[in-house]
Amino acid sequence: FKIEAAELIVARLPLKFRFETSFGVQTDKVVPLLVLHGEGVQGVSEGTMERAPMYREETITGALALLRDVFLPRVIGQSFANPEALNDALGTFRGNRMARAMVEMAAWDLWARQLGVPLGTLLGGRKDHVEVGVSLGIQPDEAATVDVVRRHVEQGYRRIKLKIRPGWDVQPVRATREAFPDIRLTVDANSAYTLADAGRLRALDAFDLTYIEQPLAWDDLIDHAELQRQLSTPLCLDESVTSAQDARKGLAIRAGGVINVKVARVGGHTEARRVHDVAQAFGVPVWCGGMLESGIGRAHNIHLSTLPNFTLPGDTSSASRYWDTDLINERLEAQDGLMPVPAGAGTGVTLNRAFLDSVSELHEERRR
Ligand code: OSB
Ligand code: MG
Repeated sequence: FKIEAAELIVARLPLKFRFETSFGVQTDKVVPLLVLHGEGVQGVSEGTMERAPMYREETITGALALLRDVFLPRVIGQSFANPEALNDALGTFRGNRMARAMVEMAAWDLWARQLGVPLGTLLGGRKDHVEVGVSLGIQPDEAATVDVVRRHVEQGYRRIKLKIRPGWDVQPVRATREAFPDIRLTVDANSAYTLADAGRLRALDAFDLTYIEQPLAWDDLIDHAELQRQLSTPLCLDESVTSAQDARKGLAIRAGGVINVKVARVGGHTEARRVHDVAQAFGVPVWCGGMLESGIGRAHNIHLSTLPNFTLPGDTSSASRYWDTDLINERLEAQDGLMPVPAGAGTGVTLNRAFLDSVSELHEERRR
């Protein structure tokens, strides 16, 4: 397939809820988009880097500069046999996986549309629905936590994930577990702890959590392995797995028993599928994480989640939780904790250009 031109867009959407994690508070979402054009078709992707390097090291400003200066000039005007070939071409560059993922994911969408096949099918998935849970931000107190959990349990979400941080961990978990003895419950610390907190984290073993997500440093595997030896609850690796090689190393030293696969964090669908395959070889389940994506990134996540080793519910909850108007024309809504895979070629979703224009702060075209 040939890539003839590209559009870089940055839009901003206000969030319907205040999303507090161990690394900060978010009240709106800045959405970088890449549209690739070729042979009369377009493929669209969403970047998951943020303004500031809070989750990982990449930023929107840095990604835009790299796309303009390095990655887009490397692919515009070029033909590739398939998205894996494009991934190989960009694979000579180091790091910056979220920026590379924007090109790689748009290429998968473009290719799938040219072939007239759903993206999930092309990746090797077969499901037409995927199981989803929700990720709930830090609340002011236990009562507010139980309230927000109840609302989402009633909506049918298949797993509740609570954000925690040192000083706010056992309290929300105990209150939630007492109110809901049987739900699938997890926590996510976003790297807020160190090995010195092992005692505090060991207290979480009493609450039958499915996993504890990324308690230790964002770039660490070694300390996670030491912590895992001291806990009965499986650790789930998020931030510190950026590739299939990271996954292999982490699982080989038993740094965790679950992996949160975020397609952009690992550089795109090709690498996400490799992470999925490595985990499967180790007998380790994976699930698809989220970064508060608009409908574009959300649709990519849903398609990836159709692969067979995505056996735990993902974070890809209903778009209407996040905003009233999405950037796409379709509605991505879960029913009873099941998210339908958008039908049609590629991601199956289309940009709502009129609305997008009204919320964009940058829109530029790139050609050869
Ligand atoms: O750690 O999974 C995370 C959002 C932003 C950055 C990191 C994370 C998250 C979420 C949100 O947990 C999941 C979602 O609803 O998209
Ligand atoms: Mg996480």
